[in-house]
Amino acid sequence: MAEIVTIGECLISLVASTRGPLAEAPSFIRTVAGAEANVAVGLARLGRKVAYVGRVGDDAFGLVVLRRLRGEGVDCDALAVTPGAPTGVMIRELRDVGPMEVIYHRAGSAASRMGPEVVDAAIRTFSDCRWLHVTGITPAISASAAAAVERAVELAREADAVVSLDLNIRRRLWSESAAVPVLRALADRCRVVLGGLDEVAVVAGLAGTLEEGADVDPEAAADGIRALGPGRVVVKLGAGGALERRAGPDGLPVSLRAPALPVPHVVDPVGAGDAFTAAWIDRALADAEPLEALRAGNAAGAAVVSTVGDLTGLPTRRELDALLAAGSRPDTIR
Ligand code: KDG
Repeated sequence: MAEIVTIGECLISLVASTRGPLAEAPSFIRTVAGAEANVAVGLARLGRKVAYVGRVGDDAFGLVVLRRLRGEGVDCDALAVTPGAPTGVMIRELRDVGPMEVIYHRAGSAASRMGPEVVDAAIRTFSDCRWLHVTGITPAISASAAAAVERAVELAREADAVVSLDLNIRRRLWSESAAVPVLRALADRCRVVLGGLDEVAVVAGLAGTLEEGADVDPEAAADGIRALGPGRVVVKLGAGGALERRAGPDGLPVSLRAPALPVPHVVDPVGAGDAFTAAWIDRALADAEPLEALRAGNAAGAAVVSTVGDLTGLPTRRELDALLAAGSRPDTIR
């Protein structure tokens, strides 16, 4: 039985094979992605039993997704094929600097058509799990997918599982003003919230846009989320490492901060946040010290930004341990 469950849209991600603007990309590498699937694979590589709930289309890309997730050891019993609906696709550029341009082909996708029934069909999976991880992406793809996430949270809470939410605001799917009330209501029912500083600040109500949010004090932003209910808030700060804000023994808020693992050359930053989340959840499930969890998350993120694609660099347990022991020195031969 899976100890961790996640629900979302697993997509085919076509990543430009050369750097530069999307309009100039001559060819693409076919990869598998989707924030929740990235977390599921990250956890499976660390040896965790993890189940993925969702829908793929009855097409070749759906087959690719199923083969990839199964091959990684993710329990796909609740990842069903929907006849007559396509598997979602995203196409993105590869860039060293600046925001990355993305084209989504996911309107009407199999996953966007899922509703609470997918969760009810997997009820045993939920009642046996210790942890449910959701993100802000799935509620953005359709009203029925948002209802599926709601139902998953409800069942996980009934089973007394920890619910974690990665805010993952995607402005190609919805605006900040549409996202904030939904994510605040979701955060209210989670024990853990993770996000980039810009996202945490926006959802906390300390900034109106993600750009403004990037300049907010991380502790103030995290406290804004803690005020909604979650006991642990993790702010991912990229090259600045990561910070956790939680209540100390006397009930007053305390901060723990771990520096990032230096990465000499960032090859592809997409998926680093999910890698962080997977390694962090793995350590949290093991009741590790909060600093150890942050360090593991940072190291997993560093491993992913050093390779192209969301899944490629996700470390195994042995790789993560080696990375933590050796740092990011590329001159170590094992
Ligand atoms: O966090 C990485 C994800 O953003 C990527 O895999 C695709 O889920 C995705 C999305 O909707 O952007």
